[in-house]
Amino acid sequence: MRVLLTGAAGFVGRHLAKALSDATAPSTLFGIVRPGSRADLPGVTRLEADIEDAAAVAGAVAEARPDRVFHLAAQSSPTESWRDPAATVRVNVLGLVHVLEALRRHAEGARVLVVGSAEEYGAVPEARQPIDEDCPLRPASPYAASKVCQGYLALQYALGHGMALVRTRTFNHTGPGRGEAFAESSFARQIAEIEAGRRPPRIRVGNLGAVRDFTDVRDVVSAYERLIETGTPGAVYNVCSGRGYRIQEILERLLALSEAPIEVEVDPERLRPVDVPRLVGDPGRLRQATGWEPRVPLERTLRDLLDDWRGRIAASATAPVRA
Ligand code: A2R
Repeated sequence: MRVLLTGAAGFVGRHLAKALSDATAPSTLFGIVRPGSRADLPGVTRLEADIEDAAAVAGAVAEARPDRVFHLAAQSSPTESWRDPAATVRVNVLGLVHVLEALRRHAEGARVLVVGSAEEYGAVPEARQPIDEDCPLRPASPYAASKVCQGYLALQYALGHGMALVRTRTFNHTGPGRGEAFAESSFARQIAEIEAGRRPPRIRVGNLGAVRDFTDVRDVVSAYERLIETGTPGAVYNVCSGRGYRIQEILERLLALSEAPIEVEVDPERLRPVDVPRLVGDPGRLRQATGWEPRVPLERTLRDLLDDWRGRIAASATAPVRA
């Protein structure tokens, strides 16, 4: 089996590449990375292509001739999407078109997973939660809108070209390697820096009132592996645990994993222009299609995230820490 990952050097890409390398059924792994990327990806044949460059993407797909494609390349930060909506649309929407057109030419029979986001649902009334896949889409950020476009493009290629595209709407996921644009990872980094004496004992936070449905990234990757094999082409699946946690609770659990005395300070710059108060999903369709269940408890997820930041900070000595 030839497997291609776009965004292979990203947070999910690295976990997925590891899971695929460790799998009992051997596969040949290819990963599209941005030109000049110095990411170390053991067991993955690196193919350099900017996802915004149609010809480069076509070249990479022609070389990989994949049977399976996990499309993970994205501008993945909702916060960043407010700063540069056009770049978000170029990477997320145009980038997907480039991948799909390349697949039509070089690997039309491939099964493809296109990863969307729970942000596509926007602000859903609490009475309508947990959110199932039939909930109306009301994207509230440029990122969310780009993901809605991705989902419909994937559906159009499934309907219009008969391609085997399976779509997700993935809720919050985290774990070791998460970038600090995400609240829980920013908290973990700050705690690790405080422990290392690299910042004053004060943690800066944004909106702690929001409730999110968290899943460990390793469970998310296992859902993706199952969905690409057994998901119905054209169908969309929530990937979520079905359990809501207030961000305040995530912060408190992380603080409890540290011995350091730490103050909490709200930073107005970390409050997003539009924040969705609660997002808890219904994983019923995913469960039914694949038998998937999340296995990693939140406690381990947060401990691994914090330990990863401790390691990154220790390794960086006086150099800037890699996000
Ligand atoms: O920033 P880099 O060099 O690590 O590359 C990122 C890659 N990417 C691109 N690759 C090629 N050409 C581009 N123009 C381009 N722009 C971004 O996509 C990175 O390796 C990857 C995205 O990784 P993360 O930001 O870590 O996202 P994550 O959490 O792995 O998300 C995977 C999927 C995305 O569709 C998200 O929107 C969704 O899950 O939540």
